[in-house]
Amino acid sequence: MKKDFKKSNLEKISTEAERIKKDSNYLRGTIVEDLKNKITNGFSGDNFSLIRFHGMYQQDDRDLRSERNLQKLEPRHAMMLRCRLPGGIIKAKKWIKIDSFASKNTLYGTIRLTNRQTFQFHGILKGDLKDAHKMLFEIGLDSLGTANDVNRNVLCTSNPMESLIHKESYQWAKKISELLLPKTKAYAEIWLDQKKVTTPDHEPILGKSYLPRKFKTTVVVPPYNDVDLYANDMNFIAITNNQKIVGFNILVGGGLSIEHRNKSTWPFPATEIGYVSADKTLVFAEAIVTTQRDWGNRIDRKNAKTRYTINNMGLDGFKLEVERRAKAKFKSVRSYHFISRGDRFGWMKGIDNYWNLTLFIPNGRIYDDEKTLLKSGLSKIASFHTGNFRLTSNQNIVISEISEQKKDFIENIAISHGLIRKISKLRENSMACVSFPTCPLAMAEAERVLSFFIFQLEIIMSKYNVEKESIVFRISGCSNGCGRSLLAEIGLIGKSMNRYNLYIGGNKIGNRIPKIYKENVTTQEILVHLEDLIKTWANERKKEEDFGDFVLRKKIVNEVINPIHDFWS
Ligand code: SRM
Ligand code: SF4
Repeated sequence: MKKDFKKSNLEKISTEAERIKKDSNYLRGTIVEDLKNKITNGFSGDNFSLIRFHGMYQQDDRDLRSERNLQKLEPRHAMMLRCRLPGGIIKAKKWIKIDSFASKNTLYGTIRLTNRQTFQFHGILKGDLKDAHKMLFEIGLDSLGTANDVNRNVLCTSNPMESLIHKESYQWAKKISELLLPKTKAYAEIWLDQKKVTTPDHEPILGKSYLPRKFKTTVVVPPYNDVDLYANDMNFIAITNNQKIVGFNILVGGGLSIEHRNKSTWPFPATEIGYVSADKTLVFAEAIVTTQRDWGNRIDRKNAKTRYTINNMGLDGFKLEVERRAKAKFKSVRSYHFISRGDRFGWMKGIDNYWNLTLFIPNGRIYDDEKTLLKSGLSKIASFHTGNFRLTSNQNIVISEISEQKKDFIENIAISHGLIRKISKLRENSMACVSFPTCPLAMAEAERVLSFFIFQLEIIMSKYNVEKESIVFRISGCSNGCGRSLLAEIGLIGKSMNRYNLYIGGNKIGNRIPKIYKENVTTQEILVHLEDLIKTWANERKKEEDFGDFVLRKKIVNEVINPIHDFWS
């Protein structure tokens, strides 16, 4: 453990973000007063940040920004709301209310599936926020802790009905989510008008100042890494015996965000710390989170995530501290392996003899227009279906627990609404973050250009006879990397309008960080570079060699082995 980090960081000088949390009276701030202010559609002062802990972000439509500015109008403020949905599972019947809220109470009328197994509404006006929370409450949901410095939506391998182990892993995801959830009563008071309780608030795990930064958790059943675990702070890989989870390998310190040209930031794939038996799962989860709570950097938010804490304490130091808090020791990591991380599209029969249908949702955006009826299609399925919807970490959806009798009926609805169609492997494995027009941090387009890129790459791949192959292709609109571009075989990260950094060399299972190949290139330049690379790959690859592996073998870029040193060199 390095000397200067021997003392906990908790008492050290705080940033503005730290002050806001500490002074917030357990996340209340003056949100109630702001809700009464009808002059603006926005939130003021600390509340702008505090509403995030309740699962909302204040945004404005960036396509309209300059026009409104010219007219001397305030930006068109509206909120994005992100639901909490551990493991991504929701009863289909509940979807009907979600669908109807999006149509009637949001500016865009869409629902956006995120790459953390939940959904977002974009464009809720301040006056409609309480209705949104009340609607969620009626169907047993909430948006608490889906944003800001807490443990976020807990991910879980997407097909829990495929085996008993998947089912059990989902129960663990829910338990971990509940354990780490903020315990403040502020959410219920403010959004659900529940009476103030006189007992004082207490945050036994998160503390009064909550965590130094966002924290992300997964529960994974090998051999499918469909949750992209290596991007997360804390990961539980299920180890099984006789169709039962006996324990978990724990991996810590994953994260992908960087700041362009800031070498003190780097992406890092989560690292093995040890194995724990199932009965110790929650004890270790709590110990890891409180270690990060007390040792994480509360001065510089760019270096505040778990990977930086681990780098500062050393993995062994971090491990000792976790063991001290858990009053138990990690055991040696058990053997496991991953074979893929994409979703398995189409029909699959579950252990219960019911069927699951995985549907591809481009960018996770659920909408209707003249050509597409994805929203109506899902709503129609929801009205007939008695099972669940399962949202995947690849922004797709599984209609699960369909009886043999209803199989054809549901398939016909899906086909007639464009929810089932033939697409390339490249498209199936692609992803983009939201970016414009709602994301305030966007530097370049992502969601709105993904289809264009895929279309062009499909032409190129077919020209060189590799159109049946898959390449993990991802775009993020800025260096925060929400589209997980820094775990892609080809990843784009936005620099400015129509300009991106181009990274290559990630792998299929998602534990290798790609390396920069070209900096600050335009869309047209990217396509020229990618055509060259794909042509060389098609002509010179070994049998079944993946694109990401090929560019490393040919030394087109150097492998990023230790990202702290290799990512920027
Ligand atoms: Fe993200 C911030 C969207 C997954 C790293 N992310 C944002 C915000 C909220 C912008 C903001 O702070 O104002 C974006 C809202 C855009 C909008 O209009 O909806 C946003 N992030 C998303 C989503 C919706 C992308 C998607 O297309 O699916 C994902 C929501 C997940 C969820 O349901 O919780 C999303 N964000 C990610 C991921 C991927 C993941 O978690 O697997 C990452 C990279 C992994 C990681 O954490 O390292 C990610 N988002 C960030 C960061 C950088 C954090 C950091 O460590 O520095 C920010 C900015 C921040 O927090 O300061 C950010
Ligand atoms: Fe916004 Fe950047 Fe995240 Fe894309 S990567 S959603 S542009 S913060």
